[in-house]
Amino acid sequence: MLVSTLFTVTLLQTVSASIVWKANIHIVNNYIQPDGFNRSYFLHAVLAGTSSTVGTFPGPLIVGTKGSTFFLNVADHLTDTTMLRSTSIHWHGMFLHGSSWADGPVGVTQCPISPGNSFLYQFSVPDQAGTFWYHSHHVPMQYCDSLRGTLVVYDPYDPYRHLYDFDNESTVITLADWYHLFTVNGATFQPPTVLVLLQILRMFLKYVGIL
Ligand SMILES: [Cu+2]
Repeated sequence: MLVSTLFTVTLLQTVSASIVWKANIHIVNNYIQPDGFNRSYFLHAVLAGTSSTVGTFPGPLIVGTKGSTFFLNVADHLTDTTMLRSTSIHWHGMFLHGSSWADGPVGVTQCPISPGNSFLYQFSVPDQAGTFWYHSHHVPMQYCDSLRGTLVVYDPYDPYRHLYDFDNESTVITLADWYHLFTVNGATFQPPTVLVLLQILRMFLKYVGIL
């Protein structure tokens, strides 16, 4: 089944506007064709954006400065009832000293954000600089269905700054898998035949990620 899975590795340059360390991030459903292939007319992507109706893949670039405290309010506007509508965001690589509650993993540090609600992630970055990323940390499906983006922390005392002519949103390149099919547990799969569950039977279902 997995052998027949179609997917592409897509080079995506961030063209969406960047947002700074204090912002609202809206999570929305929309149809996208990042590689020109309309994977399905009924299969939404899960996107981050700067408005309550439009999102992008990758999500908006988030920019801050070493020493900043980030205030990122994530608002859930997900509408597709055939998909998971709750969400959360994990700030990948951030140490989150003293603010592990804002780390994002559902079931570990927080409950999911429910549709129509928001969650304010607040964390300081006193001692890190570089290129990081953020992604859904609810279940892997949203991550693979495009809820991910880049987070850049600039060092105001970067000793190599004089070597760059440009260092802005146009120089961020994201390499990502983009799946043409449903995602389950981090890997794509063909929509299965209908699974009939009987109350008297116990089933050991095994989903295997092969990324
Ligand atoms: Cu991560």
